[in-house]
Order: sequence, then C-alpha cells, then structure tokens
Amino acid sequence: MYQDRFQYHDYYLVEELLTDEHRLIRETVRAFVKKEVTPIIEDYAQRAEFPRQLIKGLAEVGSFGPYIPVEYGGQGLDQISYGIIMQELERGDSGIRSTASVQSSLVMYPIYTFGSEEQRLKYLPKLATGDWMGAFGLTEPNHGSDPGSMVTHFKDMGDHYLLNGSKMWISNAPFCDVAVVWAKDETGTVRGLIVERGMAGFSTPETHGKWSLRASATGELVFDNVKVPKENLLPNVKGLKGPLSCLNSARYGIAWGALGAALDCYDTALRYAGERIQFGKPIASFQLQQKKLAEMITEITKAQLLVWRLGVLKNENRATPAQISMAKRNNVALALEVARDSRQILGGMGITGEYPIMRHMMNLESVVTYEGTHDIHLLITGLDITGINAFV
Ligand code: TGC
Ligand code: FAD
Repeated sequence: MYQDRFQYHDYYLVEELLTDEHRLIRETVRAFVKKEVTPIIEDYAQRAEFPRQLIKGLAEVGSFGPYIPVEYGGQGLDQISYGIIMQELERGDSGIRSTASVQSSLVMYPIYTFGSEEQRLKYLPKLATGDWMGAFGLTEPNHGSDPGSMVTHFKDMGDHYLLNGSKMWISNAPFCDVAVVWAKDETGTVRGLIVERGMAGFSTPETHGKWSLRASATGELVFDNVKVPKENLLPNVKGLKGPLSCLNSARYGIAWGALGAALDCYDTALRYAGERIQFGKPIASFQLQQKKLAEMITEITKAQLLVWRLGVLKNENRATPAQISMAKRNNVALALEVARDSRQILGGMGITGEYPIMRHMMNLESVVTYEGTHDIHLLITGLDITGINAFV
C-alpha cells in the first residue's frame, strides 16, 4: 500500500505569518488528505474515476464554501483559510481540489453573492454539507477563452425560461445536482441560471479519454428546451462580470492549490535524491541534482510569499483581478516546472504510480489551461500594466 511520507517545507518560515486558527485548519485538512486521499487516489486516477465517497469528509473538513457565512452553512473563515484548504487538498490531487474549488467559488460564491435570499437558503446549506454537488457552466465547445461570445441562450416564456445550448469541459458535471449556468437572454446579456438535475431536457454526458485530472469527473451540460423556473435566475448580476467575478475567487484558490502539488513533488524528489545511490553516492550529492532541488525550493518559497500577501489583500478586499491572474499564472507554471524536474530526479521510477509526481504533472496540464490559460493571464497582466488590450 502507498505510504504517504509527505513533509511540509517552509523555508522562509511563512507559517509564522499565519494565525493559530490557520495552522489548525492546515493540520485538519492535511490529516484528512493523508488518511483518506493519498492512499486511494492513484488507483482512482488510473481508473479515471472520481472517488465520490470522499465528498462527506471533504465537507466535514470545511472544503465547501469555507468563507461563506455560518448562517448559510459555511464556516465564515477568511481568505487565507480558504487558500490553505485548497493547498492541502491539491497536495493530494488537483482533481480533489477542483471539486472543492467548483463547489465553493463557482457555485456557492455566485449563489451567495448574486442570489436572492430564497436561493441562498435553498441551496447553500445543502452545498456546504455535500448533500448537493454543483457545477459551473461557462465554457462552450466553440467559446473557451472568449466566453463573451457564448451562444447558450434563454427565452422568457411568461411563466418560465426556456434554455437551449451546451457547455463543455465542466468539472463535476456527470454527478452534479445543480449547475450555475451562464447564458444570454433575448437582449444578448449574460445572466446566471440555477439548473437542477431532473429538469426535462437537461443532461450531463461524461467526457472520457482524459490523460489529465483523471480522478475528477468532467462532462458536458446539454440544454434541450429546458424549462427553468423564473425563481432560478440569479437576480443580482448582469453581464460577463458575473462569471468573471466567480473566476477571481477560484483562480485565487488555484494559486494556493498548485503550490500543494509543487510541494508534494519537491518533497518526494528531495527524499528520493537522498536515498537513491548511483556511482556509490546518493544522487543528491551531484551538483546537477542539487541545482534542480535548490531552484525548486527557491521558486516554491517565492510563491508561498506571493499567495500569503495576496491572501492579506483579499481579506482586506483590495486584491485586484490582475493581481490574482499573476498569482494563478505564476504558481501553476512553477508547479509544472517543479513536477517536470522532480520527475527527472526519480529517473524511471518517476513515470510510475508508485510516486505521485507523474499524476501531479499530468493534472497540472489541466490546471494551467482552465480558469484562464497561461497566455490569457499574461495578457491580463499586459493590459493592466500598459493599458493596451492585446486580446483582439
Ligand atoms: P471584458 O470586456 O474585458 O470584460 C467584460 C466585463 O467583465 C468585467 N471583468 C471582470 N469582472 C470581474 N472580474 C474579472 N476578472 C473581470 N474581467 C473583466 C469587465 O470590467 C467588463 O465589465 P462591464 O461592466 O464593463 O461589462 O471581457 P472580454 O470579453 O474582453 O474577455 C476578457 C477575458 C479574456 C480576460 C476573460 O473573458 C477571460 O478571463 N477569459 C478566460 C476564460 C476563463 O477563464 N474561463 C474559465 C471557465 S471556468 C473553469 O475553467 C473552471 S475549472 C474549475 C476547476 O475544475 O477547478
Ligand atoms: P481556447 O480558448 O481555444 O485556446 C486555445 C489556445 O489559444 C490557448 O493556448 C490560448 O491561450 C490561446 N488563445 C486564445 N485566445 C487567445 C488570445 N486572444 N491571444 C493569444 N492566445 C490566445 N470550464 C467551465 O466553464 N467550467 C468548468 O468546470 C471547467 N472545468 C474544466 C476542467 C478541465 C479538465 C478542463 C481541461 C477545462 C475546464 N473548463 C471548464 C474549461 C476551461 O476553462 C477552458 O478549457 C479554458 O478556458 C480554455 O478554453 P479552450 O479550451 O476553449 O481553449
């Protein structure tokens, strides 16, 4: 059976910047991941299956809507707590973190921020406990980086809305109970609708054949003349800023999360390099391997400071979308680099499921693409610093 020997690395003592509550949250989620996630995750990834039995435990350690107020079933925690939870979950697997990101930032966040009081009370407590699982439908087959060109649309039929179109690459879709779906009304304005499983004409076919994020369920959301009750429209937002605001929250969590995958790869490679003997010495004694390890911990340390500072700004409501883009782009790219270098340090063993590195590396190929690609986040930074839009 897989033995999880993970040890956290905190080269600049960033933990000292955290509160006792933050540290307790980290310990709780880390223990859950060690006990429930890492012993089984390789097997589920190999089988391309989401381990649904983890949902209850994920809810119990506060993974679903940790910053949502207590009266709606959340924990009322701060943004650094949210980041820590995402980091510990992604240390286990990016797919597990994905499920928590979608539930928290892409389903609970919009219902809390843009929903009516009735919607908040109906959906949030059940989403917080994992009794209901959510999905977020923005991307379409022909509209990924450019969601403003979406074609999914709805018509006002008097006593209900009639929704048509489809969404693609949707995390949690195959098993979701509810989906927050972004679609255009008859004036072409983007609006959010809550669609429930069981509504006639709504289906969620699974996407197969992924080499990445295999322990996460991905699928489509298909709407064929779906009658959506009028009370399911999110009343308090109009336009693309609705879904993009949700992305700010999810991208922030990913900036923390990707570091978890990076730390797991680095920790594995460091230990392996100390134990693996070639030419009569541990491979950690060779300068080439030390260079890789030293550069990894340097980049990880910079990224730890980046997300901590971003968390402080987010707690103060001062984090800008462009700052979040910078952190998402930087931290996911560095995690991929760390995964690639770690895999090399393990030689042939690095490609096997006996170690978590190859799984993290493949997962991160999705993470660098979803929630805005590496290129899109660079263009967001470019626009922010020059004032010139280079998207079009
Ligand atoms: P643009 O004209 O720039 O903006 C339209 C309106 O939106 C506002 N806005 C934002 N508001 C809040 N937060 C942001 N980050 C915002 N960015 C823009 C903007 O002010 C404007 O408001 P208003 O009032 O003037 O109408 O829009 P654009 O069409 O030019 O597109 C800009 C662009 C390319 C940056 C954006 O569309 C983008 O970020 N594209 C990437 C798409 C993306 O990230 N998709 C993610 C799908 S969800 C997902 O991947 C989940 S994976 C989950 C998991 O498993 O973890
Ligand atoms: P495209 O937009 O077609 O981009 C292709 C390439 O062109 C990229 O390299 C991109 O950077 C580049 N490009 C595009 N526009 C420009 C430009 N203006 N300038 C320069 N280069 C450009 N979406 C959801 O709505 N909900 C989900 O839950 C969800 N989960 C996902 C889970 C997985 C596993 C994956 C892989 C994706 C998921 N997505 C989800 C979709 C994801 O957000 C999109 O894949 C992503 O936004 C990119 O869109 P695209 O794949 O259509 O690529």
